[in-house]
Amino acid sequence: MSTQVFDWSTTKLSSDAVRQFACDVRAGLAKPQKELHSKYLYDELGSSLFEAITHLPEYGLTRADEGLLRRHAADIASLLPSPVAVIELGSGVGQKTRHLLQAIREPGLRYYPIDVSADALARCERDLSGIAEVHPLVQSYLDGMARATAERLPAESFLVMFLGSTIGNFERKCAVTFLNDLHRALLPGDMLLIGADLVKERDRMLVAYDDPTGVTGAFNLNLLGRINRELGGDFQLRGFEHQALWNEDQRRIEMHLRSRCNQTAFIAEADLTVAFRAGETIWTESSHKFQLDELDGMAKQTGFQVAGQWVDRDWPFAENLWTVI
Ligand code: AVJ
Repeated sequence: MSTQVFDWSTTKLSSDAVRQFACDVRAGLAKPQKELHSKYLYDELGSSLFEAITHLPEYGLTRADEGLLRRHAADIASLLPSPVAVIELGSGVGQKTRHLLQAIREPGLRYYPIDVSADALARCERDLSGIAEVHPLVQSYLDGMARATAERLPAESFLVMFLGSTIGNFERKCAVTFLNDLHRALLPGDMLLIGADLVKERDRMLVAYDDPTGVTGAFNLNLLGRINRELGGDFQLRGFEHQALWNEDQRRIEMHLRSRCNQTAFIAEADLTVAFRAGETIWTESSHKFQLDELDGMAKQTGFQVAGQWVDRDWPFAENLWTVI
């Protein structure tokens, strides 16, 4: 038997990002209900697994979002101010946005995709540079927003896009705080296009997050794999199972990783040994689901006026166009 001895202090430069990750893991696993922030699901493998999720027959969310943007692109574009520049929060490769950018038809249209994945942004720039002038920003949403809005031209307005129901990953109170932050970064007449997944039949929601193919399970378990790879963890991935549940009070799907047995894990970079009881879970993601009137209420509460709303019938999902008052 061979033993691997890693000296983490020399084999790995502890970058700020790694230190922050280690710090968050340490804090999250110290809570009575252990938790890990869902943003850490998206390393390169995690982003590929999420991309695979969007092709699952059980996960209609992305198809509904893209279908609405495709079918109503001209309609949405006709309601936008002119001239306009477009900012997208969490663009990924920007595939869904292509339809709208094409419909805007402004020469020299500027598009600022913001994402944590540099790879996705490189693809985005390559794919969309024929349609718009692409200015990729590898930053957090609000830092990226500040960078983009600093380049506002005289008499120009901004459209901010926040698609895919990513707003659903925020606790409801945090979603309102975030919308207030966006509002503060914008000027009257600017607009926000925000996609939100709606409450639907419980079984449809559950199977969308617990597909029989096991892709969502792999996506969830990869978070432990990422801790092993980036933080020198020794999690036994087979010792945990994917769990999706509907929290009726909070109207959200929760993803957890459930320990199959009593076990401990060691995470070198976090200098942490953590014990799990059989059946204990790590909460890894919440996907809140919305009601149509609730979305309109959120707009009013945060300083926006509703300019349009488009709903997919097959997969209840709403595209919402709001104007900054
Ligand atoms: C990309 C955050 C919208 O919450 O539905 C998919 C992520 N998680 N399956 C969602 C996800 C499990 C997705 N969002």
